[in-house]
Order: sequence, then C-alpha cells, then structure tokens
Amino acid sequence: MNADVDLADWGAALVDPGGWRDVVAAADRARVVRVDRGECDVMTGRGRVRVLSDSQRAQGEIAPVTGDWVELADAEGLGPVIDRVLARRTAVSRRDPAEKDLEQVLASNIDAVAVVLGLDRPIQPGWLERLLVMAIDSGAEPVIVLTKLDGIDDPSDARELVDAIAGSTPVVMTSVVDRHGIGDLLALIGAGRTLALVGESGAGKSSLVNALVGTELLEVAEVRASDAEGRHTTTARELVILPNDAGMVLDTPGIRTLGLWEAEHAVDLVFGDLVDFADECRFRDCAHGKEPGCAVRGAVDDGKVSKMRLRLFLELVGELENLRRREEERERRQRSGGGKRRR
Ligand SMILES: Nc1nc2c(ncn2[C@@H]2O[C@H](COP(=O)(O)OP(=O)(O)OP(=O)(O)O)[C@@H](O)[C@H]2O)c(=O)[nH]1
Ligand SMILES: [Mg+2]
Ligand SMILES: [Zn+2]
Repeated sequence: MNADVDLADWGAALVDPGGWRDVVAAADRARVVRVDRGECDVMTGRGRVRVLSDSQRAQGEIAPVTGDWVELADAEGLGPVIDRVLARRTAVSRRDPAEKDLEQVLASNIDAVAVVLGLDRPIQPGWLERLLVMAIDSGAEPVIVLTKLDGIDDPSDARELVDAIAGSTPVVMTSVVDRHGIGDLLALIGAGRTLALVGESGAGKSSLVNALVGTELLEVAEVRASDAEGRHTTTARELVILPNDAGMVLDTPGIRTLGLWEAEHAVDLVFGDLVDFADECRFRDCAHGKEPGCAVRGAVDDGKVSKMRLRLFLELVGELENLRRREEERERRQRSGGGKRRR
C-alpha cells in the first residue's frame, strides 16, 4: 500500500523535532494528521510539524484533507508549506445537499471506514443506508460499529435491522466501558492501515479512538439527556497513530445530514442484489407487490432475501420518489423566479 513510506518511526515521532528545515530535508513526504483553517499538522519521518497549506501559491490545487500524503517545500518567508497533495488512493466524501455534484472530501487514504451508530438510540434505516453509501463509495473496506453495547439489555432487534441493511458488511458491537469489541476493531485495522470513523454527533467515535489508543486522548462529551442529541464535541478531523504499531484511526466531527445523492446511490450500493432481482420481474414498472412474475418476491419466497430487507428496500424507493418530486418542484419554482435561492 504505502510501502514506499516508512511508517515505523511514527509512533515515537509525536514531538516537534525543533527545526522544520530538518524535517523538510529528512523527508519530502508527509501525511496530514489535522487541518485547521489554512494550516495543517503533518507527520514526517522525524516528527509532527505545523505547516501552511499555501492555497495562495497553489491556486486551483486541491486543498489538503486529513489523511493526505503531501510533499513539503520551503517557501521564502513563510516557512514550510504543502507544495503538492499526492493522488488519493481512497477518499470518504459527501455531496453538498444543495449542490449535489459538489464533493466534500472528509478523509483520504484510509483502508477501512467504520459507520458508527450508538445503540443508545433507535437505528434509523435511511441514515445507516446513507452512511454506508459514503463508506462503500470511499473505495475502502466498509464496517459497521454499534457502540454503547453496555447500555442495552438486548441488542438483537437492533442487530437484526442492521444485518438486514448491511448484507455482507461486517458488524462489530463495542463498549468502551468493558472494552467489548475493541480487540476486534484493532484486528480490523492492523499495522500501517488507517480506519476512519464516521457517524452522527454523540455516536461515540472519539470514545472509540480513546479506547483504541488506551488513554483519554480526545475530548468526549455527554449527549443531551432530553433528546439524545450529541454536542458536536469534535471539530477537526484528526488522524491518531495507535501505539504498538497497531495502525491509525481517523476521527471526524459528527455529520448532521446526508442528502439525495447518498440516498440515490443506496439503491445500487446497499440493495444491489434486489435491483438485480428487479431486472428479472415480468413488468418493467413492477412495484414488487402482487404483480405476477415478480422476481423480487420470488427471491423472498425462496429465502434468498429477508422480508425485512425487502421492506427496507421498498421504503427507500418510496422515499426517493418523494425526495425527487420535491426536488423537481423546488427547481420549477426557482426557474419561474418565484422561489428564494438556497444559501
Ligand atoms: N455507556 C457508554 N457510553 C459511551 C460509550 N461510547 C461513548 N459513550 C458516551 O457517549 C457520549 C458521546 O461520545 P463521544 O465519543 O463524544 O461521541 P462522538 O461521536 O465523538 O461525538 P462528536 O464528537 O460530537 O461527533 C459520551 O458521553 C461518551 O461517554 C460506550 O461504549 N458506553
Ligand atoms: Mg467526537
Ligand atoms: Zn417485482
């Protein structure tokens, strides 16, 4: 994978090496471990340094994101700058709900992406489907992590729902209280690999990082008791190097919404097997209800697809029809000049 870059020194290299010139001389390649408005923390073979992302000089260049491999350069009067972002092997991204073609990259060069859901609240199928699309679409291995197992008596209903959506995607149940499942997550990461965590605020992403590291490295906060809403505690995407050469984990701030693009792609990416069966239905506009020759119902009758999975698929298709109708209405209003433009 990144065999050309020596990761072996990283664990010990969390201190500032003192002189950035040494760093630039030692390794022209570095990995972005944190991004804050125009500045980045990068990890080099010699240590962690803060550099400018130099967007003035590199007009039109891609802005660095956490996880990027970059080349550093010495800019006169500015100190070390990111000269070039190397091609991304994988990337977790979301589409702007208002401008669905605009892609916002959240993390790059990850090997696995964990969709993190808290068992302290009901699992929303549409939310899991959209997050799973993000994970699958990244090009990395998707995994689902169900946190706070210690807080519920019986996880079997939640697990049945998740399995009906997840198909063959691995599911890990965790608790940071008794460390249930933490070993399974470590096994899934492994030396030299990076796991990104995505999910809503309060799902327990930063708590997982702390459990994986073994210290209270990142800030975590209680969810609001009144409505179980998270407090958006994490504000930066941060790559953390695990001790004992156990790989890396990339924490992200809670995601509030995912839009139409993710929902549309869930049909193929999450329910691809059902789409294939639907192609075999006798009628092209089959609604997979009582129609004769419905291959989807046939698959359910043969036990190839669970009833729950069929129901979730039909709900998604129905929701998409509604979303598209509303989207068309909005566009029509905009064209006729009547509607207000969105931000
Ligand atoms: N009982 C229990 N509580 C947990 C567990 N994991 C996380 N929590 C609690 O859930 C709350 C939210 O955890 P965080 O780790 O801050 O959640 P987050 O996903 O990082 O949230 P944002 O940074 O806002 O996106 C905190 O009060 C944690 O202590 C767990 O396994 N068991
Ligand atoms: Mg957090
Ligand atoms: Zn059908």
